Amino acid sequence: MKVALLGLFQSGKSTLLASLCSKRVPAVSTTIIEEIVPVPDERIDWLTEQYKPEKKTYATIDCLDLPGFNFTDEHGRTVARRLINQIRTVDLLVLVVRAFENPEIPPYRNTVDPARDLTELRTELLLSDLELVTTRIEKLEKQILKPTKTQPHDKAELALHKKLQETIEAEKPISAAIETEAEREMIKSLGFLTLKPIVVAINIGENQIDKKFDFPGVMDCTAEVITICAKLEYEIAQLDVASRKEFMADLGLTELAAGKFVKSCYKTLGLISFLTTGSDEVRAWPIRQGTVALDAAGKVHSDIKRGFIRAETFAYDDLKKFGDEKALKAAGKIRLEGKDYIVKDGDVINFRFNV
Ligand SMILES: Nc1nc2c(ncn2[C@@H]2O[C@H](COP(=O)(O)OP(=O)(O)OP(=O)(O)O)[C@@H](O)[C@H]2O)c(=O)[nH]1
Ligand SMILES: [Mg+2]
Repeated sequence: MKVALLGLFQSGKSTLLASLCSKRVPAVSTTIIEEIVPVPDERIDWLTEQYKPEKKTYATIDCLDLPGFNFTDEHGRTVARRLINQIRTVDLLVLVVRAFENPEIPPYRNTVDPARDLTELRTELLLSDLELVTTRIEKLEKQILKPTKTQPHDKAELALHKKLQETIEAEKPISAAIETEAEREMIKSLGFLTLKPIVVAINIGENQIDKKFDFPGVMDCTAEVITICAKLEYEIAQLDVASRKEFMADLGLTELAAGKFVKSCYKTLGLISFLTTGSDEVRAWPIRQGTVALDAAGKVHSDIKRGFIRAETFAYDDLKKFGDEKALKAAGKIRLEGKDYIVKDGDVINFRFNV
């Protein structure tokens, strides 16, 4: 599962990513950088205290950090367009928008204006999808003239693309036009950007923590808007655990915004975690919502899937309530699930298998 962080230049994308994976912020980069970001999970922390494993492993998501866009000149637009075409296979877009004031960092078009920046980004995504639709229409219009086996399918696809073209010309995202699973399937491989889920991250200054941002009419209501102070989050992420706790307590924080942000991306991607425990490792495994036990077993190891017998399962919340596995067993809270069982978020699973 891949997430792309994109935005105008110097909006704080790299600082945000650095705070998510406790890395140093790279100097300005001209290429896309990929980092693996752990998904904070208090369940893993609690299970680690209980089972004292040799290691603990959080679920992760892959994040791409794009060089900042600059639409103020032709060269900038060309570079941005090339970059945008490289992220057509990602699963989620995060638009990072600057709201912080910082006299040392000259703002885009000389003013800090998150609503304008968001409008420019959105327009660019729409334009790049329009280009893709138009090319596809030209190709299909030629193709349907040939009496091939695919002709009926090509005609249906052409009609769909004409509908998409109208939608984008009315400045609406492609997601607004897709009505059925069959339509979605038909255009899946093209990687339309405005079909992807979008999270808007407003990068606020240290003095704007309580400020609310609202963008009526700019983004469709399905996009989640979160505010985060990337610089502050980055500084906190650099501290050792003890100072971090103290610092957060002083600010009255129980959780970092960066952690909440990653969790919300994870959820938007349709991911949940099942958990495994043992003396060697306590681990969270990312799976899509709706995954059955047999496929979950395959995530851990292909042998476990091949020799699957049963999934010995209990809920993390029950374990916390009852204290330990012995008490859970006595209370009849440990279940033996078959291969078609739909795994739930927070299931602690021990796969029984035989190869
Ligand atoms: N005051 C303040 N400065 C910030 C904040 N976030 C980022 N900055 C500063 O803005 C500058 C740009 O931050 P980056 O994270 O490099 O921005 P970027 O979007 O990755 O930049 P490009 O990749 O060049 O487009 C850095 O000097 C940051 O320290 C913030 O919340 N407050
Ligand atoms: Mg950067």
